[in-house]
Amino acid sequence: AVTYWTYTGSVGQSKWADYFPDCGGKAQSPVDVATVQTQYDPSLGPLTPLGYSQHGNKPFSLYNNGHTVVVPLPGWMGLGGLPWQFTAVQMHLHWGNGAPEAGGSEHTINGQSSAAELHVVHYNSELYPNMSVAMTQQDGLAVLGVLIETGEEANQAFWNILNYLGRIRHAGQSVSIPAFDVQSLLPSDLGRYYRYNGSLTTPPCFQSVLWTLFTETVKISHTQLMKLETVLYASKEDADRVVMQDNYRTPQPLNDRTILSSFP
Ligand code: SG4
Ligand code: ZN
Repeated sequence: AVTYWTYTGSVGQSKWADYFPDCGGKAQSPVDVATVQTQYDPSLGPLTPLGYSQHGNKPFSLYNNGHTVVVPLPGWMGLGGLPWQFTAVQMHLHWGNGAPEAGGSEHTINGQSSAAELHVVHYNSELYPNMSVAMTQQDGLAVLGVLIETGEEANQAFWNILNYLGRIRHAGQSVSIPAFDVQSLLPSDLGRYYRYNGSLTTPPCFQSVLWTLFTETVKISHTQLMKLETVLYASKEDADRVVMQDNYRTPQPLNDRTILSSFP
């Protein structure tokens, strides 16, 4: 059985479903949000990050898993404002290839990509004992998606991650970093978002994710984006160097799903 996968090439995204059947399912992510077809649901209130700002001075870690840079999150961080209590697990990013105007986000809005996308992954700790069990269940995960665009100014919060990429250039490497306020990476308006049921955007593509995509984007500088798009390798230290770029999946068919909006 093939467990290895990449974004392009012989085990690239068009082949994922051959080895990971769920990747060919009817409720896959990401999707394009056609805003005129979204439906307002007045019951969708603001989300509340719980404990995101309390890092307790315990260092975080940062690792290169060959597909992205991952920051594991402490179990006291969670998410309120959903039908169940969710516990934070990790966050990571998706990005493009350094070409000007090239997109790198997974979700698109009216066909438009953003430069990059931040994901904060949580599991339903009210119904399931841990992430591995939850990710196989239809109501197991909640992921926050934040679209990232470039602007003139550097985003100080993102330096907490970007400053250390040079220490984990190769797949498999990890580094301990100073803890920081995770909420500072999120947009300020957590009340305006799109909501739909979808999947993990990488193999095994389990259809277990309640997705929230905020309408407000966050901005980072061109220098910061360039760092993200050029410093990491998808390859191990002793292998030929493969720059980690274009680590996003393209939008999947919506099929019979409706994307809800929290605002009219
Ligand atoms: C990234 O590859 C993360 O590194 C994975 O997390 C994550 O898998 C995967 O994306 C899919 O997550 O929010 N994009 S996504 O749908 O969280 C899981 C790890 O490998 C299961 C830790
Ligand atoms: Zn992701």
